[in-house]
Amino acid sequence: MRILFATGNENKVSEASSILSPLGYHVETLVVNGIKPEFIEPQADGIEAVALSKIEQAREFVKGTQLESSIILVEDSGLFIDSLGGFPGPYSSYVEKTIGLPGILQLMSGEPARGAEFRAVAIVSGEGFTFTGEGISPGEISNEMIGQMGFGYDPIFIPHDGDGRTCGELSPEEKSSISHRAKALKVVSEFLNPPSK
Ligand code: ITT
Repeated sequence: MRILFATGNENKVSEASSILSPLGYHVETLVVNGIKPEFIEPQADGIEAVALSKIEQAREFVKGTQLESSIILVEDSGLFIDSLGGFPGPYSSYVEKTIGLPGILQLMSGEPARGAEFRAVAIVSGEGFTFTGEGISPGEISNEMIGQMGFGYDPIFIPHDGDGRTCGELSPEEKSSISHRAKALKVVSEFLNPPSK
């Protein structure tokens, strides 16, 4: 089954492909006439609202093209830091581009409570259906950036399901076995193709 992932982030497509390929799905980046959708991300309270806005924009993007009836996937993620009241949360993308990871570490400087979680909301939509799946990966914010793997906030996030390394130190396979994205995508894949009981 072919799934078109509407995203500007190729790292997400690689991760989704490694998670969904073994389950029998073929994941590709959504491209229409050589162009990927560029989302206007609403400054919303939650990543659910952002994901819903992305799926509406993606469906509008394929309207009237030969991809109109395809299965489309969008996903919105965020890093929620306990001691910062859930910041950056839905603003994670903007915050990464502005103050970046050094800015987050600066905000956390001297803070002993380092709990945080990554959350993902994935939405698949096809002819006559729209389905949402969520995934959470609990963890801690490290004291420094460690690791070159992954992307985004990976070098400062230590998942509780791991062995103390940051996501930036995990291989793609290790990250995909525990990530918020993997959990959300597993839920939507089960909706698309329910496992036989
Ligand atoms: P699209 O909206 O085009 O899909 P994006 O990179 O803007 O791509 P998000 O808004 O979902 O994606 O991501 C919010 C921020 O969280 C952004 O700065 C990402 O780099 C970061 N992020 C998302 N998933 C991550 C992950 O698995 N590891 C580290 N950082 C992640």
